[in-house]
Amino acid sequence: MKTFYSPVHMQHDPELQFDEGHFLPAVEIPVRVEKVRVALETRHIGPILPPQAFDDSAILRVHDSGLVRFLGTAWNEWTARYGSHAPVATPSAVHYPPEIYLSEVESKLGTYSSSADAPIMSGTWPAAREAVNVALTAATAIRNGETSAFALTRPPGHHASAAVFGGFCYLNNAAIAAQWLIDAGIKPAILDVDYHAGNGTQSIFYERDDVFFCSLHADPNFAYPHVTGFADERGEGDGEGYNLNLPLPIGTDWARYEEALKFAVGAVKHMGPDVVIVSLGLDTYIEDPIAGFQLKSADYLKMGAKLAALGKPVLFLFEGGYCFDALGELATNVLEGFEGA
Ligand code: OKP
Ligand code: ZN
Repeated sequence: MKTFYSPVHMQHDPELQFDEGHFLPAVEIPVRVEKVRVALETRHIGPILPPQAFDDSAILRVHDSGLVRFLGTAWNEWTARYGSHAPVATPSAVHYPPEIYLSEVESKLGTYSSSADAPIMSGTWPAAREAVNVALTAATAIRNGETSAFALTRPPGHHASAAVFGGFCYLNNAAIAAQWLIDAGIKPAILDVDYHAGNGTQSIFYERDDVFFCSLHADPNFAYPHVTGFADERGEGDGEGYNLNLPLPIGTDWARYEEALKFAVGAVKHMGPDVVIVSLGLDTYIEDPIAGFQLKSADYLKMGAKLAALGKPVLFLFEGGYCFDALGELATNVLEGFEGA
């Protein structure tokens, strides 16, 4: 299986991330993807290839142009106000009412962000923008006949909606790849196996019948993004029946997960996509520091094999996963399990 990767992701290297009222050491950091890259090489999963450059048009098919423009200029706007030694621009946890006007850049941070955990620094836009190139290059490989490909993207994307970034995510790599495939005449479905509900992806396709979105994740009553990802969210208008959430209890282990995954695979197959984009979060792992499922390393081999039962070309696209020392093994297990099935 071909992997697509670019070192530009390393330019987004936050030290701190705001979580539950505190600034904590950041977990969405470069080592995540570097651990996976090294494991792919060590276990000879296949070639690791650089992305091609794509223009912004595929991004603007999914995202609000104001958000895209702001992400591209936010760091300059921030340093123009606070100086080049200013700390990263972090969206406030407080969304100020309009009468409390701090500055243009702070107002836009409030407008375009959903949570305070997605800091913007000098390398954030280059990294997020390059992740789209990685995702679209992998989508191109699938369009050209590959039966699988791995987009080793970072930062992740599935919490980013059309006009709002947050949850460590800036641009929605999976949604942009899905839209690009549609525009190439290929029908995608998206299966999101990250521990957290893919609320951004869900919202982008919620009223549409051209992308079936299915997400397995922790019960939002107890896990981020808290307000969405419930089982009764099934799509609206044309999109009714094209959104399937399978929330699972905290503590879910492989036995329980496997049942839900089997159901999800059946549901995706039933929709008859040409290609399945798997939003591959590895934070379902038992030792993940910010999550609460109990999957073990060998379970990811089984996960890969189950995904092969889709019987369709699969574009794996990296999302979350924060147990740095395990990520290489977990990712390669999924891909080996898929290829060996
Ligand atoms: C990204 B991905 C705010 C908590 C923020 C964000 C978790 C984002 C996970 N109180 N936590 O889906 O792995
Ligand atoms: Zn996650």
